[in-house]
Amino acid sequence: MRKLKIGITCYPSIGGSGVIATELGKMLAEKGHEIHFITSSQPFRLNKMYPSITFHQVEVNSYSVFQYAPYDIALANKMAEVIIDEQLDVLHVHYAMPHAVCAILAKDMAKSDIGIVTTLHGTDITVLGDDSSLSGAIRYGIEKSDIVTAVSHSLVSQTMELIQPDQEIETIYNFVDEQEYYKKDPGNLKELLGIAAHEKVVIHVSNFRKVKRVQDIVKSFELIRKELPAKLLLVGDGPEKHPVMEYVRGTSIEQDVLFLGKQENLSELYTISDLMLLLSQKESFGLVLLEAMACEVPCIATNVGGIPEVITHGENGYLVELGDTQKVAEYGVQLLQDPILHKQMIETSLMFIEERFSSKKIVEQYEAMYERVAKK
Ligand code: GMT
Repeated sequence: MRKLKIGITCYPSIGGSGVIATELGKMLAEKGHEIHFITSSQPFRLNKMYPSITFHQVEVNSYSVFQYAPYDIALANKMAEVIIDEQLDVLHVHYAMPHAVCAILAKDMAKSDIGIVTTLHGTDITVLGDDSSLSGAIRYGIEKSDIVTAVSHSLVSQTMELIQPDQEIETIYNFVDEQEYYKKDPGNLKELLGIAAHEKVVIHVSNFRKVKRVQDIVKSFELIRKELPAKLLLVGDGPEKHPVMEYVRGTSIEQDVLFLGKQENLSELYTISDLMLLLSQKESFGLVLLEAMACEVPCIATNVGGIPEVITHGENGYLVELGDTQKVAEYGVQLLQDPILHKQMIETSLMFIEERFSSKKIVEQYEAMYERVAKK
């Protein structure tokens, strides 16, 4: 396979789409491709020197005449510069809004025949696609891209339904970085967090948006806690954190819920965990489920969006209907009290990751796709 010059744009801060874009760039670079990140700040997982990765920062200036600083135009301008200066073969943008439209504009500005690939991640369709002030631009970005991918079949269907683009959309699943996510030696982390050795650990990781239904996590944990000694780790930050803290205050589980805020070394936290909960209302994939499973933590998640493509009920985890906290607790207690079942779920989870979501397989799918659209 020939070595390509690939531009990547994503939201560089914490979030699944930024994680996938950055990990993909790192793995492509390891395979000999030249990678150019075009983002507003250094992607957070790009935390060391990689010789074949360059970071091009989008600078957005604010002038008094602007009511809003024009990030989208500055991004398109930077993309056009990098397309020309670095002779890019492919520009791969993650998250449709506004990246796909910026890429199309940049291609035109650079008078280039560069291949444009757009990957849809979830809320760019399921939330923004429902907003009439944006849906036309999302459709335009999708239709003008050379190839569009989505992270699950469910997201493909939802895009077709909501946006109705005249464009084919392919599924390329997310993957897990096996070099980062595996069961590590936790040292005395459990003790440092004030968790007794005999206590089970339940974990939830999200951006604490309404769609994540963090209250359902706490309610499920309340029921689990009635049956066995346990702690709940709530990892992440966002608008729902305060209401959830208020809910927990004064309840019998107040001492058992640990709000850890945003954390980068998630694999260490997964390593001390026995159960992962993701009870979202919308979820195109649920990358945190893969990350938890790779660290040998079985998952219970809602039967929504792309989650059933990641979890097969009763095999590598359990699926519950939205809001059914009773069922979450039932499955949770079962898993936490039955070491044989717990081990079986972990073994199946690791097998599923290897078969469907290994970084090697997924990166190869992206490479094959780049080859189809790269400048000849
Ligand atoms: O979950 C979020 O709100 C963040 C969002 C993002 O853009 O990072 O996540 C979406 O993309 C992830 C990576 O493909 C998926 O694993 C998440 O399921 C998806 N979130 C939603 O669909 C709500």
